[in-house]
Amino acid sequence: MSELESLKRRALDDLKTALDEVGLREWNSRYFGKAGEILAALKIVGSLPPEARKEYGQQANQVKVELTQAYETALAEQKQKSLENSLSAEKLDITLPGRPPRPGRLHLATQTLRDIQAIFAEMGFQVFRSREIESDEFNFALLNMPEHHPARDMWDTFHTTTPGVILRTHTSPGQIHVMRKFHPEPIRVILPGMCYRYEAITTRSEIMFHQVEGLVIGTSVSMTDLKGTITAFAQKMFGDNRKVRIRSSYFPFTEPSIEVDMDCIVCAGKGCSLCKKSGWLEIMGAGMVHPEVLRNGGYDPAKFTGFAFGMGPERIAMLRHAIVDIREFWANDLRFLSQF
Ligand code: FA5
Repeated sequence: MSELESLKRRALDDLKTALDEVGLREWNSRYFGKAGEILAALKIVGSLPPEARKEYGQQANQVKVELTQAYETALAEQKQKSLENSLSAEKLDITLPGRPPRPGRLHLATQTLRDIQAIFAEMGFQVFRSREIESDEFNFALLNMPEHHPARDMWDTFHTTTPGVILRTHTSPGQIHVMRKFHPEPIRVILPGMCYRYEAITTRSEIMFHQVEGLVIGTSVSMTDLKGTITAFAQKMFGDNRKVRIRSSYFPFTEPSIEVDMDCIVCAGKGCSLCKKSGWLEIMGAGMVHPEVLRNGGYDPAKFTGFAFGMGPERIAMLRHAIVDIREFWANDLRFLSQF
């Protein structure tokens, strides 16, 4: 038997012992790699006498072709076998029911904001968005609180490292933005958004909370319109059976000023920690827009009057759902949030 023939037989026998794809690839590099036996056998051609070269060369090529075919057939069979194995071992049951994604929901504060917006939309109010990062000028000075005005102490403020730039303590600076945009047209807008105060967190006060500001400006807007609007809102929001209390108050940007309280749902008016034992919880401040503020917004106070209010949606949600602690709103506890 020629050397080529015995090389072929040995290689074919070896191929049969390769049990898997790794074994087959090892076989391939042993025979067909750079230092493989086939290459070595082909190289010999150059060292043979010229008359023997042709026949040897043909035989060597023939062996190469046969072994290549044998290898490719074995590899394809092996691949088919491992595919069948994995299909039977890792069975996929496509009849199993799918896993439903858990649907999210709107946060209670967002739901409340939307309810408030819907009630005011029915009364003809438009929504106006205003910035959360404000200037000292808009948050205080243009609202009739010049520097060192004692009323500034009513709002504990978060300051930024840029002098004169603060986080708004209330939505009232939006009044000036809206007036400067629309003057001298009449205005009927609400301004919802987040406010920030550097104050102690209690069961009814957070350092971040929403407010919804309201602003109406026209040539014959009166305190009666303010009371009527607030009462209509409270009845739609809470139903006819709940009590609303309006009492006089002070804000530098309204004159006269009022505060609006709702009866405390948690203790049914008897007195508890949420209502500070008073039976009432304050939900908004309001009043007739101060002439100075009208002027700062571009309106002539001799011709125009207006009313404004600023309410706390979290407090409103607490009074609707008997929530005793405002901290629940931003604690991100799904046991609380998924109840609404
Ligand atoms: C103001 O912020 C005035 N800008 C409201 C206003 C607007 C008066 C327009 C007149 C005209 P006050 O600080 O009282 O007022 O806040 C208004 C409402 O925001 C409160 O009634 C309460 O419902 C809510 N609120 C205030 N502070 C907090 C707090 N720390 N956490 C949660 N809600 C709050």
